Amino acid sequence: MNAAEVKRMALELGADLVGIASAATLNAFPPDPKWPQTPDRVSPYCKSVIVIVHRIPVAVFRAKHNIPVQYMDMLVLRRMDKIAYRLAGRLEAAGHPSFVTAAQETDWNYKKASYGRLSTRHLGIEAGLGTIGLEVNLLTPEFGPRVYLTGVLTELELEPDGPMTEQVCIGESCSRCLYSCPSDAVLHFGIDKRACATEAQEFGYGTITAFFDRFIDTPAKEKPRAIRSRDMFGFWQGLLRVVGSFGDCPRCLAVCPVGNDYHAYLTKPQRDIPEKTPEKVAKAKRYKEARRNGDPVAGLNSWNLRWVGPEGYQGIVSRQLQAFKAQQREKAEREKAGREQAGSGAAGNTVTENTVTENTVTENTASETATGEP
Ligand code: B12
Ligand code: SF4
Ligand code: SF4
Repeated sequence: MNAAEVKRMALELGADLVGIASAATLNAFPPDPKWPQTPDRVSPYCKSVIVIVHRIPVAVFRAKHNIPVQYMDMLVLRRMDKIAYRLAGRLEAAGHPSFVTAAQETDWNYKKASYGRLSTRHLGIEAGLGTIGLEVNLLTPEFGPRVYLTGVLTELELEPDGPMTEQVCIGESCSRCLYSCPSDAVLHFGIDKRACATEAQEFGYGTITAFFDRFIDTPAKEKPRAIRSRDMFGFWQGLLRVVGSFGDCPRCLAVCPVGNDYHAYLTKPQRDIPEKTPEKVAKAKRYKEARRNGDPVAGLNSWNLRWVGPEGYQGIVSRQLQAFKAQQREKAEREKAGREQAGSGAAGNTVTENTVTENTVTENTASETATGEP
């Protein structure tokens, strides 16, 4: 069984993107060497990690509020786990011991619960699927950050994909993620996790412990009212559906102009960023100047640059946008020719369906197309 066969299998099972990282490379380049999130800490026999990406359907980022994206996130994670589980099963059946990592689990012993046993973003980068953005999400050229990802740890030695060297993120001159962030948590290729968690995990662990800290000190006669609070309802709903426990805030995912799904469907609904403030604009300007001047920036230091893209931004998003527009023109012309041949006499510039296929977002010919962003 070789790398191409394994990838084909993953795509057949429903992965949107797949790549392979070598365990030796992941062991040699832990994201934070003080707290190594490496395969050898999980299994000494792991030779390769097969990285499975599942996109978040773009329609939810066109909705009026965040609830659809929160619910879809959960379904996507479940489906992605199943794809990875089935792939691991097929590898096992072929004689190669393999298992799946938990995509959302964190280990309390690694920097107090904020760390997974493996950083799946870094797995994705080492598997050649994208690079890290200003807000430290993994940006794939296909779907930007609107993806979840997981890894299958296998004892099969597979040919790895090398990491991309070109920076996929447009960087400081874009800063749309920074502008959109409701808790102002986006740093310079870094994130203020505590601030982000207030939005991304409204009923997460921090909220639960804070609630019970308060509850202990609440006078006995007020306890019944305290227990019937919005917080308690949030915890109940979180246990039932996981909604609110994590994956709550979609803003940095929604506004990122990387990916054909953005060009096709998000340019118009996400053009304006209501959370943008003069303070955030000034912050982005400071980041831009710091980068231009080569000031020391933790997220861009010699260790971290590997995952940001050592060659810097070379215009991948503009190239992609041009290719996307050319595809749209061709499609419109093909359709026009088809109509003329059929003698339908229909007007030339009609709007056709946007097409999201099982494995990729394809072009649309709707009037709502990319208009020059970024
Ligand atoms: C805990 C967690 C969170 C926490 C902390 C986030 C974080 N950045 O770690 C909180 C609650 C804040 C969070 C929020 C979100 N998360 Co989250 N989260 C995780 C989880 C479970 C573990 C994170 C982890 O281990 N990170 C790895 C470490 C290495 O990250 P880091 O500390 O930021 O990395 C830096 C350090 O190494 C740093 N560094 C720090 N100190 C030092 C010291 C030295 C010496 C050096 C060299 C480097 C260094 O440099 C690195 C690069 O910036 C992962 C799943 C997983 N197992 O990976 C999902 C995951 C990262 N989350 C995800 C998502 C989607 C989100 C949210 C959008 C919420 C949502 N809607 O789901 C937001 C996005 C916030 C953001 N912009 O980052 C996705 C990301 C998908 C993508 N496209 O990238 C993941 C991968 C889940 C998945 N299975 O797909 N998340
Ligand atoms: S998930 Fe929300 S709060 Fe967290 S960094 Fe992204 S925009 Fe900010
Ligand atoms: S919104 Fe812009 S700056 Fe932020 S990650 Fe996407 S491309 Fe990079």
